[in-house]
Amino acid sequence: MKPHVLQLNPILVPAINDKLNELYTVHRLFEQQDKTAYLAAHGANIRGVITGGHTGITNAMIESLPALQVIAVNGVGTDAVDLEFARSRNLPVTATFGALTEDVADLAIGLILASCREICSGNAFVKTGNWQKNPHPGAIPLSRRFSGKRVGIVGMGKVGRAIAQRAAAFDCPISYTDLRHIAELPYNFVPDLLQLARDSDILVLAAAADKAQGIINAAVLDALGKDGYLINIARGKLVVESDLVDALTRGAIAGAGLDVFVDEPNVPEALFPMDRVVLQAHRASATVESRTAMGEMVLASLAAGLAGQRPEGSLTT
Ligand code: 8YV
Repeated sequence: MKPHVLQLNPILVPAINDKLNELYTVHRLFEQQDKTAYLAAHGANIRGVITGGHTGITNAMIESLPALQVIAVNGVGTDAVDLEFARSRNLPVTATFGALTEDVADLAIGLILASCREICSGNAFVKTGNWQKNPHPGAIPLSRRFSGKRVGIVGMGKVGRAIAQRAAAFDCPISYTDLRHIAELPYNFVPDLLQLARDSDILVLAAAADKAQGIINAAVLDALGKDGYLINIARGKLVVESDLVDALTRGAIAGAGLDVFVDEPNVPEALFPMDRVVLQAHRASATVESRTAMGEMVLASLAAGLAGQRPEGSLTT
């Protein structure tokens, strides 16, 4: 009999779904109308869970799955899983570290360019026929240069480093903050976030959100200043979203490129008309390449966990 696995988020790569269906009885909770009733009916059989980085799993759901042997996070953020709780139950939790680094860093650079150069409003200007109606070059305002701007990175893990490498190719001086100075990196370590914001034209959030909720507040945004841009490809909850909306509204910062939000898919509507604000629907890892590599890591974690082995890279066991 195939082991039963509970899947909390869709996987968008057909080959990964085919493999999951071949190896397991997959319970796709996101397809169920009455999730509570479904879990009550099937929870006792579930031996593996697949979830997304921002979805995670609640302790209550873990408790409702008495046969659970492994939680495979199809993402790198584990802030929505209580790792201490999982550890106390000797439950392996894995993430897909390394599989999505390049794509997340690429999108960060894309958001920097799109917000500084106002690519999306330029695109709309052409496609809506407004250029023809108003061909005067002054019909759209001048934008801002990216090359050479001072980039500050919050969180110098794999993704932060990949962003730094790319920004350095644009001749940007790089500074960063993290829990510690990382001696092997050729960038300027600034322990204080406010100071980093003061020293940056573009502040990029690439930190894990486990212990950093709300670190980007009005004071940090004021320090970034009226010509500064905020880029977030990490987690919405790193930012006090009302402070960000307020800073953009009063011109305390110039613009923002945001892939993540506090309460997805709900995004503050005040951001919609702002030309220097570029928004994405949590898409940084959403490429065929990343999602295939992530899916393969999930498959490997399930296989090991269900065989009673420690999955490679388990964060808890
Ligand atoms: C994904 C993410 O959107 O890696 C993460 O932590 O949030 C994203 O890459 C998500 O996990 C896809 O399931």
